[in-house]
Amino acid sequence: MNFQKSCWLSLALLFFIAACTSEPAPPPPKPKAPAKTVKVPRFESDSAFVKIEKQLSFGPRVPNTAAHDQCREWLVSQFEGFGAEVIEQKFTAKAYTGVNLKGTNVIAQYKPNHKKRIILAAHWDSRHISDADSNEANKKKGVPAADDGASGVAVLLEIARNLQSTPIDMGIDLILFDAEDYGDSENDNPKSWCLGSQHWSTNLHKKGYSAKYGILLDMVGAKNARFTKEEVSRFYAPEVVEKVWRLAKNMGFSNYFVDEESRGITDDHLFVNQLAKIPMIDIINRSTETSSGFGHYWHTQEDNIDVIDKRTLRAVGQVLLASIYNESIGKF
Ligand code: AHN
Ligand code: ZN
Repeated sequence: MNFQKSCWLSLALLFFIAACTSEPAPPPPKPKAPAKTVKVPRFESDSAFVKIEKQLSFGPRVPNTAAHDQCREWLVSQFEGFGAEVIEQKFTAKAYTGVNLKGTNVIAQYKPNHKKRIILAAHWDSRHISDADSNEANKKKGVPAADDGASGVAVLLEIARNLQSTPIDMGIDLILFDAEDYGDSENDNPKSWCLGSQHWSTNLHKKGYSAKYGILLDMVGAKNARFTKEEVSRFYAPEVVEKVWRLAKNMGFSNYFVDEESRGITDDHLFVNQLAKIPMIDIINRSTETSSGFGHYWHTQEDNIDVIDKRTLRAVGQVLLASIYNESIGKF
């Protein structure tokens, strides 16, 4: 082999080695992160039902009454027993009648420092008068409010119990608004309703507080309830409406979460949307029983335990649990 030949050979060898070494070894295949999953607990409607009975045992929870005080104390102790950090947001508000109402929004926080937060809300007060009752003697009585108050609260207390036993990687605020139902039914006066949510929306319980969205429950326990896609919810939080109703359908609950649009309602979510600017939907029973658009028992003495159906509580509670447990792993 002459000099030139061996020169070419060693050059070729050099190139070969360089080609071998300069090419970085392909990284070892990363083990794929297992797909995030979450086990949604079962919603216990028997337990929710008992929590409605307990609220009714105090009598109508009308602001400025002993029943209202006693129920508030019980609600706070329930949430604390379920491991929540509870804030009692006190306020006074002038009712349309001129009376000063002493109110308390009860806020049960889970993981209060978590950045990603969802609000679940309901009102815990009872209406001061049964003005839709056909019996004249009943009209001045406070409403027992099994459905219009206690049902939403009971579902949220059950959610609290589940958040303690099966924690999630997300912040949850369960907000019980006060003085929702002390409104003026004789005049078109939206601001006479929802005094607690109006107060909270302009005085958030923490400075800089925010949440991704909220879900309000109002009248979620009656037999054959029909939850329609309400207009205020669709306007301010259309994607939340669609997600909840789609989830409910996939879970087999489209008999309750019906695919139907309904007109807007003055409810706590209106003020949260407009004043706090947090998107919030309302899951509310739009019955076809009466011209009011609510059940036959609405704002009457008939709104008692007899109107409650555990199957409705189960549908709402299970859809809500699925919503938040899936949201916590980004799958909602
Ligand atoms: C009005 O009828 C104006 N608002 C209904 C809100 C409500 C009352 N929800 C429960 N009770
Ligand atoms: Zn009401």
